[in-house]
Amino acid sequence: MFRPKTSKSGGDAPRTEGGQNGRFDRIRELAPRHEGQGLSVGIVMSRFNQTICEGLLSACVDELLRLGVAAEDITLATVPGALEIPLVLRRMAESGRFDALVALGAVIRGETYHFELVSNEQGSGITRVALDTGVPVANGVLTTEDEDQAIARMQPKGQECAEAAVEMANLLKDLA
Ligand code: INI
Repeated sequence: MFRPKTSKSGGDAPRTEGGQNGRFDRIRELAPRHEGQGLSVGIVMSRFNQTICEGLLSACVDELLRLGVAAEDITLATVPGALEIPLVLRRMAESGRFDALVALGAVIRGETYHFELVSNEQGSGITRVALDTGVPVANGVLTTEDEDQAIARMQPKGQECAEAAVEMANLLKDLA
């Protein structure tokens, strides 16, 4: 269902660009909604580079709870490495039990080609799950040069994924 803009910034008024008689006066914008109440969220976390992954998880769950997702509505599955994430995401998506999914992992550049392979394959696999199933997936698999970079990014990335998951779940409901 299309609704007028209702975000804190937008109020109920249709969006206006360029003043009273702007060319976008009559469009309706689907405002981003970050209310997590009633949403069911599945998380798939890799255990490779586990300290980083646990940091991602902690930030993500904290933010989901802050947005109103109930702890009982969050399901966590862990897998050995980032390459295993897409299959479990797909199974969760196909179960019909989740409004949104989150993938968490860390691929840290080593000396070998494996970095490129794992980075590229997990990325396209995760994207494919969302497109094939219609269930939104927030990709929180960090791909970094070194561990320090991963440590610096884990908190903001976990939080960003929670917000993206809730926003996308609400947007798809609004478009249903
Ligand atoms: N998995 C990761 O999640 N991160 C990595 O950095 C990584 N490296 O560097 O190899 C990694 N490899 C394991 C891979 O994801 C699979 O678990 C493994 O190939 C078994 O399928």
